[in-house]
Amino acid sequence: MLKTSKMVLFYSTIAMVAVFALSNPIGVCYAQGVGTITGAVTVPLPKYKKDCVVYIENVPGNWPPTKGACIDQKGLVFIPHVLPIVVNTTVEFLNSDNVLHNVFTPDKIADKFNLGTWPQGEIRTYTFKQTGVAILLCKVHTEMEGYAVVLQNPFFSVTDENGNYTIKDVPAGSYTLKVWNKKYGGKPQQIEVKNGQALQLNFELKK
Ligand SMILES: [Cu+2]
Repeated sequence: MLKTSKMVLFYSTIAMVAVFALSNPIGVCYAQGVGTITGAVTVPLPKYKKDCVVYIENVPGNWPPTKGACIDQKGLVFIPHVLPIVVNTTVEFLNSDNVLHNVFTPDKIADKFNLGTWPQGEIRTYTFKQTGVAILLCKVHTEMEGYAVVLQNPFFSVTDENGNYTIKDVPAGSYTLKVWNKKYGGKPQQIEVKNGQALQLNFELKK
């Protein structure tokens, strides 16, 4: 009996060392280590599984703006429909259609900006200076709608059509994990990220 438990201890130690080694390749240095968060959202209407933003509310540190943030207006839709970014990111708004487009928002977190109206191939920019959500609209096409989700840090993920998400390389620590959806809400979850660990957290979204 004793022998068996010693064997279990021996092999589980080897497994732990292997996991640690795999998550910390040689030459990559993490002060406290990193973990991964994965999961899925469920929603009352399946079409809203996509484009939920799962994010950590606050991760200590100053995080640089998101690089290459761009929203295309193509085929009379905003692409992507939902764009999560780190605060102070400048977003390029490109018009790829052969009609005039406009981008404006009624939301205060983005100064209720109105970038005017511009033709195909041209870009206008806006720098998001506050965290929160800004709806993006076009005065020319009232059916057009997109969202900028402005966050404190880059540890976020947008769900795919099946509601799945993955947030990688999260620094070890205790956090609040939140979800945003344009129609539904979900309860925040308290989490603890440990080095080399993969957490699985699901959200059930409701009205
Ligand atoms: Cu338009």
